[in-house]
Amino acid sequence: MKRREFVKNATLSTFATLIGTELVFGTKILDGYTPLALQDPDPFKMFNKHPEMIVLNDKPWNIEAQAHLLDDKITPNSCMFIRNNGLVPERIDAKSWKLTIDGESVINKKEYTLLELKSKFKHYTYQLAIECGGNGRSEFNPPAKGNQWTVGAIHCASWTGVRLRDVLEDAGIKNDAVYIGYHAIDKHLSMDPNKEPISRGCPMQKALQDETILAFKMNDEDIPLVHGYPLRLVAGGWPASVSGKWIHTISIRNKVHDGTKMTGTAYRVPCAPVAPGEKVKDEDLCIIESMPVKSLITYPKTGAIINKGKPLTIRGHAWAGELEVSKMEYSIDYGSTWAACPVEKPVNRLSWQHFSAQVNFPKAGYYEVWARATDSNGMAQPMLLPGWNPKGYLNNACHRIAVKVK
Ligand SMILES: Nc1nc2c(c(=O)[nH]1)N[C@H]1C(S)=C(S)[C@@H](COP(=O)(O)O)O[C@H]1N2
Ligand SMILES: [Mo]
Repeated sequence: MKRREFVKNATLSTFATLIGTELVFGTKILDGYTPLALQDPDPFKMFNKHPEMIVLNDKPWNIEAQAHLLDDKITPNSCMFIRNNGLVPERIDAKSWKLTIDGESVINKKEYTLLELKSKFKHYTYQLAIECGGNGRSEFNPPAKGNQWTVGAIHCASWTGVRLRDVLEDAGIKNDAVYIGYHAIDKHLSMDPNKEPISRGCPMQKALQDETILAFKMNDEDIPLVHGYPLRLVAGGWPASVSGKWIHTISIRNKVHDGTKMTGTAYRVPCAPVAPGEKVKDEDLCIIESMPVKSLITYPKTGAIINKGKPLTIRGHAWAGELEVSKMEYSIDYGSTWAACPVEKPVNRLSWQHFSAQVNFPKAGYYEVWARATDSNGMAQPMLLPGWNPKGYLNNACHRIAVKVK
């Protein structure tokens, strides 16, 4: 991203969003002058992120959390991972923003301004767990290309918007509709205007769920620019790539959406298990839908040193794609034995769930605490690694922290 361009074109409110406070006298800034606070492209400042967030890539910006940063029940913006396939938009004019509903299977192609969307349809708020399909990729062997996410490409924020279903039904859905696809304004890294960095979607059944929303607020505020301001599709429980940011069009398709990163090997895993490193033909790859069951210990931070004779309280979150987490367990002996611990019900469908446990250690020394969630179908997380796949998706292995008892 060219800083100068970005800054010149940004609106004052975008500035304010980036800096985190109002730009008093902002209207006096001369054209082309870059406020000092924005002169160094410090990603933490620029995106309002916690200094312990980890930058994996700056072209495009990809930044992940660490487990202990995700301790809040509702993830604050400062600790939400950022995943971009292209360039963060430079110019957003919410006033003139339009959402188009089109496609082979729309009855009446329609356009809505943001104001129309907000005034015409009922608003809903849901806490939605969104995990990148590639979260955990760094552990696969042979390694897969792409961002080497460890555990931090997951967040569960509170999203407010209108139901995608209400909007699609307002335009009218033909009987032959099978899929929706989104189109967004972010630019391809090559700057080629004919290329989209990403244009994904989901089957109608997912698109029409109560919790699939077109959001205009995150954690009760305007969505931060980098997370999709002014309008974002949010489809909890599915690979986060379905949750398109900066949406200008939703197409109702009469076939599986064939936009960028829907086809070939992107966001697909072998339909049947393969051996590590095996070549897999494109036709043997299936589109990832619901994400698998997973959990994260968010307290304490790995490396904690605790006093002998005192129980340790651990806590964290668990999620299971379209399903609920029905059981939570931990182990202090490398998975030989497991103890059950309480896990709360989700506040709404597709939200993550919170667990905690009092852990007793038999004597001083080094331990690892492992956490394992089981979903409502009885599927548990694998202890070390799930089946290998060529692109390194869906690593839902048990999260593990190191603890020393002194
Ligand atoms: N327009 C647009 N939407 C997008 C993307 C993108 O690059 N462009 N990345 C997707 C992917 S792969 C992920 S993991 C999530 C990341 O959302 P976040 O940056 O808000 O955490 O956004 C999804 N939506
Ligand atoms: Mo992603």
